[in-house]
Amino acid sequence: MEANISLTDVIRRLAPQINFGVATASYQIEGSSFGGCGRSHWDDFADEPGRVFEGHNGSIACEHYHHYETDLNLISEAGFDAYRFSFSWPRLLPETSSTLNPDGVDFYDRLIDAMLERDIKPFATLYHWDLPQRHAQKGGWQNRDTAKYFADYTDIIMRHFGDRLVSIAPVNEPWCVSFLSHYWGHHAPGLMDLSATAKSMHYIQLAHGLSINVMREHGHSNLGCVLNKEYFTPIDDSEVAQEKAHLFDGIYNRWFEDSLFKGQYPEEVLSVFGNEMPENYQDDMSVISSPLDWAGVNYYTRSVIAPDDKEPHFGFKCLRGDLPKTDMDWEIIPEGLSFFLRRLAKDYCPDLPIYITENGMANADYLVGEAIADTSRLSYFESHLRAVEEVIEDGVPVKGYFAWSLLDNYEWAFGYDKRFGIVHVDFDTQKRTPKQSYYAWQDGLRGR
Ligand code: GCO
Repeated sequence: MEANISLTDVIRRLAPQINFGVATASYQIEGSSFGGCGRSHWDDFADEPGRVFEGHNGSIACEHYHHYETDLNLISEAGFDAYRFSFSWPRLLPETSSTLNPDGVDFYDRLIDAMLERDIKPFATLYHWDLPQRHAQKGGWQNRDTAKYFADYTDIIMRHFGDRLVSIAPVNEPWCVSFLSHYWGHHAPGLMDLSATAKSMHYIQLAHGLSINVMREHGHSNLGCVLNKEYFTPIDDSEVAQEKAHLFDGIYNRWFEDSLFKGQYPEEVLSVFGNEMPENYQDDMSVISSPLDWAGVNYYTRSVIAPDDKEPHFGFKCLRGDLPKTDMDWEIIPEGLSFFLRRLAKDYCPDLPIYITENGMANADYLVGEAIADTSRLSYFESHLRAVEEVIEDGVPVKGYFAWSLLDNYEWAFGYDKRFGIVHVDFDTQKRTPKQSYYAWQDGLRGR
């Protein structure tokens, strides 16, 4: 199939300078009903009426547990040199925090070895949201103990797999784990509670820091963070709109980079949390800001921020503007990606390599015969890669880019209704069909 020339060109220009990969996550693709995997809070959340589109869950997903070799072949045949995947905590430790599931260990052994055989670099994430049910029942990320259990789980991973992992990040998107899940209630555990939000926003950062320290003790030297960034535009020039946009940036973005790289939280957010913050949280800031080897950015879209007197704590609402949108109704704005890459390099970690650990779009893709012409996705990748190219020219040390995602998969509260893959999945038959965007990547990466 003929691929889009301009996407192929920009991939070709960047390919000698950076790693290119694809990203996925355990609960979204593996199938949690296979291989003795335990229940996570996402299984419970999906069972609650009204939480997830048509009650979909990850029990089968892309059945990657059985089809991982096919999927790794797709990665290597496209020419990607890295694969960002996540370990499932309940798959490795389904019953207790110390009794390993031998089938889970065996699965990740085979998966990692199969990557290495294909010359694909394993970039691992330790937590991409599948919290074991037993921890969720004890308060999940509102409970300080969960951070400690996460450190113990990190130690187990390091013992079994650490020496084969090229790069590791403890937590995927701490904003989603905390604010999105405990204040807006969109993800498991589905709370809308200021106190739970303040606690989870701190304990997820503590979990990151404790996990980094465990991995350092094991001698690993390529450790980072994966932060999701959302660009923000005040609805108008008024002072109050500017101030609310700044507050949104504080909660969504700076909370995480300020704590990781400066050992502090933004004042304007702390003042909303008031005494809901865990007691003596300041004592944890040095652990949270333990040195890292790289920084990762997941980027998709922006919000337009408008003051809202009815919002009880933060006083704003997030709107969509009039830019072209993806099937998630997310506005397409590559300038936001350049903004965050430049800000990280300038204000936070001038000496660290930066990775775009996720970028991509949902599209209402459909098969015509055996082909899928996902032309909007081609343009999305192209415009965002051009943004990457531009900041590299200005000296921002971007070292890698991961497309989200290899496969259409379980898009959390949207179930299987939203398709982010460069490879189409028929969820009835598990047939994989590469889309036009897959072939454009393959063309761009050819001959590497
Ligand atoms: C995230 C997660 C992915 C999502 C993707 C699209 O960034 O939210 O890492 O699991 O599927 O972002 O929403």
